[in-house]
Amino acid sequence: MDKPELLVMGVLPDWDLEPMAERYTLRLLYEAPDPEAFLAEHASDIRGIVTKGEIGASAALMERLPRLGIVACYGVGIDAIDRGWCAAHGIPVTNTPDVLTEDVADMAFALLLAAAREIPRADRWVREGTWAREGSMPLTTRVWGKHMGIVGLGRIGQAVARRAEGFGMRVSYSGRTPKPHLPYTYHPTPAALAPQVDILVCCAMGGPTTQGLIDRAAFEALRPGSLFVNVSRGSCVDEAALLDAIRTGRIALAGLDVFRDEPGIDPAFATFPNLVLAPHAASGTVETRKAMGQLMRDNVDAFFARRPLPTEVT
Ligand code: 8YV
Repeated sequence: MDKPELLVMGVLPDWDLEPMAERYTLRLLYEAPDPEAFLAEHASDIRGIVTKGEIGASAALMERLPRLGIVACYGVGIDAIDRGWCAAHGIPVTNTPDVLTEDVADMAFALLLAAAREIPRADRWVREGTWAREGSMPLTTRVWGKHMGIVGLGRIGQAVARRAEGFGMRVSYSGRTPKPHLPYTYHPTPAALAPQVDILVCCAMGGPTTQGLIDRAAFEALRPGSLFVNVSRGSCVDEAALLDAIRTGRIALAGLDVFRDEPGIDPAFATFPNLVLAPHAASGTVETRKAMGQLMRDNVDAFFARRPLPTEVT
């Protein structure tokens, strides 16, 4: 029997591609020199899309796939997948929740500590011999014991909050609804949360409902010298307002893993020494990526075996 054909939108590790290739014919769109010609050749046979948080699947693409049965995302954020189109056409969408939560929360703290304690500079200070020539490096900024504000207290936001508790921090948050079972203080909007806290961390999910959620009003409400971290989506932030807050010193230090136009970034970000930048790498550990790949493959296998999907987005 012919193997079902899957359209693979972005690069995946061999430890996922190899087992998938045993059961499916993989059509690697990202390797096609002429994606248009590639789609024209294969579209009519594609039964599933395997995609990533940052790539997604558009209605225009899916319209071209008459035999499409499933969209499986290697990532938790499905904001780049046209779910309305999928729902209207009865196409299930799966993602990889939970398995990446703790790594993304680790990255929020890694960026926070790297920015506040100026780890990139410290590393250069030693490597470049500045230590021996000039002595100790300038003093940095304390992290523990501060007041952290979390925008979006979902799974990842709560994992960040648990870490904050370990750092002796007070935690407040904003989100669509209060979570009274959690011991943190609720504010209805980022603009209401911002002036209360020392550190603002964006953990909101992406998509139309959170577009520009941390807006100019929120950035202007921060106290001068605040810290900012984003491990969710660049789209959740008004980037022009973020850059202005950095220029004016309202944000003294920041750690950013995501950007509006990634992998391209506004070149202004790279001009500020008080920022630590990462290439959308928060879930990028071997352990978590293996777990994400396994879960994504479990979903695809379940679909073709007509079993319940382990993590269908509902
Ligand atoms: C990416 C993510 O999917 O889970 C998400 O929503 O954005 C990430 O984990 C990851 O970079 C894999 O491409």
